[in-house]
Parts: sequence; C-alpha cells; structure tokens
Amino acid sequence: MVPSSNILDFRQVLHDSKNIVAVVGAGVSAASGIPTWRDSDGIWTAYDPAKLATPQAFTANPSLVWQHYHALRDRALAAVPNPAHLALALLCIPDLLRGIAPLAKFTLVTQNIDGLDALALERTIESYRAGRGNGDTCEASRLYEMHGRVLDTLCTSCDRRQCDRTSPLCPALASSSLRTAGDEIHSKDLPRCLHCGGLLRPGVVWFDEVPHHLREIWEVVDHADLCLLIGTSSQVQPAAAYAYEVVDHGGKVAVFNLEQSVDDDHCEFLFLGPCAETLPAVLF
Ligand code: BJW
Ligand code: ZN
Repeated sequence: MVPSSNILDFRQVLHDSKNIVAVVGAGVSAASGIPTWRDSDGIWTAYDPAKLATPQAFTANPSLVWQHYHALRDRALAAVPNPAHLALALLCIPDLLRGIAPLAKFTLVTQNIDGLDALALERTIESYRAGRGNGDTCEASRLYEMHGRVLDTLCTSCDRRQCDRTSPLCPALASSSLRTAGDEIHSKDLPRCLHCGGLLRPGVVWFDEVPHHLREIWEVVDHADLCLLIGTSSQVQPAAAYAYEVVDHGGKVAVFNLEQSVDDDHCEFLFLGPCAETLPAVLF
C-alpha cells in the first residue's frame, strides 16, 4: 500500500473513528532536547544497552548504571513539553476531542520515560479548567507510560516506587556523568531507600522486564480503529506489535515520523517531518 499524506482524507478518518490509540516514541520528545535511542545521535548509538539497561547490568555495576541515569534524569528535569506533547494532550480532553472526532475515545500510550506526556497533560487540564472558570472537573483520557519514568526510583528491597525530582539523588552522583564513570561509587553511597535502606534503582523498564499496563493497553489496541504511530522506530516489543494488531483487525494506522521505514507499508497515512510541526498541523 502506498500511504497517503492527504490531510483532509486523514481528518475524515479521524472524524469517523470510535477508538483512537496513539503509540508514542522518542521522536515526540526530540524537540524538547531529549535524545532518541537509535538515531545517529541516539543514546544506544553511543552506549551499549546490554551494559546499561538490563537488570543484569544493574546487578553487575550499579554505579555505572546510576551514573548513566543521573545524566538522563538531569535532561528530563531540564526539558519542557513541546507542541507535539501539547497536541496529544489536547486530544485527551474529551470536549476538545469531540470537536475533531465526535464519536471517539482516545488513549495515549507512551514508551517515553521522560514524563513529558504527563506534564503536558497536567498543564493542559489545568488551563482548560481555568479557561472554563467554573471549577468543572475534567475526566481526561488515559495515559499509559509503559516503560516507566526516569524520575521515579524503585527500591530493590521493599519495592516502594516514588517520584523524586532531586538532583543529584545522592552526593556521590554530583558532577558525575557516563563519560567520567571510571570512578566506581560504592553501593552504600548510591541512592538508598528512606524507608528500609535498600538500594534504589531507576523506575524504568529495562530489557527483559515486563512493561507496565500491558493488559489495559492490549484491551485498547484490540478495539482501536485508528492508531497514530508517532516518533518511534518500532523496534522494541511489545509496543512494535500494536500497529500491526490494529491493521490485522481492520483498523487504520497513521505514521508521523522524520523518515519513512520499511514497516510503513502497512500504514494508510504517512506524515513525514518533525512531529512537533506535523502533529499540530495535521490534527487541528
Ligand atoms: C522523529 C523525530 C522527530 C526522531 N519527529 N519523529 C529479539 C527479537 C524481538 C524482541 C526481543 C528480542 N530479544 C528481546 C526482545 C524483547 C525486547 C525487544 O524488543 N528487544 C529488541 C530491541 C530486539 N523487549 C523487551 O525486553 C521489553 N520487555 C519484554 O518484551 O518483556 C517480555 C514480555 C512482554 C509481554 C508480556 C510478557 C513478557 C522491554 C523493553 C524495554 C525498553 N526500554 C527502553 C529503555 C528505557 C529506559 C532505559 O532503560 O534507559 O525504552 S529501550 C528504548 O527503546 C526505550 C524506548 O522507550 C524504546 C523504544 O524506542 P523508540 O521510542 O522507538 O526510539 P528510537 O530511538 O528507536 O526511535 C526514534 C524514532 O523517532 C525514529 O523512528 C526516528 O526517525 C523518529 N524521530 N526525531 C518525528 N522530531
Ligand atoms: Zn525500601
């Protein structure tokens, strides 16, 4: 199939859809200054994921892994949502969604760990409520952060998960970065749990771990008649399978990406370019 980039045709499909799911990847945060994983300047192009993003890597060298995540946390703390995050957040507000897709339910599934989708949603809900000025509650659509959050910590002993925006999380991580990671930090000086003293780990989903909310996400994907696949290379399972599942049961896929990929032959629509520009332009 040769995908179309006709905006009016896409808007008609959007208008007629009943269950829309957006599956989001690192390209959505690119305009916020967060590097992607597999592009030429991506994190996994410079570093080996097997040494940094697996439970085995953490057991073998928690100091190295924490120095890597300290740098990722600082990037996430400095970043603000861009127009792509905000466009998706607008779709999460049922009253606004009704304007372009009157029959639809919308669900946002992000693979990103930077928390920017949630921040954009929080801010959008706040301004929407402030704009209405009548204290109306606003029941936003669901957001599933399937690979966790880099600003969360997870205790390896008592399993407590907590959002902690402190930086550095402990004095030993001050001024450390992966490039200076030659100096090993003793385990007792790494971030520790305030409740039980156990070693903390970053609250993200590593390779070989089970992503979050899988049952809820499959339920949404199984019923979706339109999947927006935005800024992802679709190389990581299970997220990579979602668009195929939507096509398999007769739904449509619209891809928003910088470049065309071999997998795009299953999509009905393809909008090439930075999604911080294409997404707002195509949706609204
Ligand atoms: C733009 C843009 C702009 C740029 N505008 N676009 C062998 C075969 C198949 C599968 C496996 C296998 N061996 C193991 C597996 C499974 C494994 C996997 O898929 N591995 C493959 C890499 C081979 N998956 C897992 O282990 C997952 N768990 C799992 O499968 O559990 C088993 C299970 C499942 C279900 C039920 C029961 C059990 C866990 C995956 C965890 C992924 N973790 C990471 C890191 C998190 C934080 C960290 O540790 O540091 O998550 S990896 C990394 O990749 C991150 C991302 O969320 C994820 C996806 O990357 P994404 O978002 O697609 O980024 P990129 O960089 O790849 O692509 C960016 C795209 O944006 C590109 O297309 C650009 O063109 C585009 N772009 N700028 C628009 N401005
Ligand atoms: Zn603990």
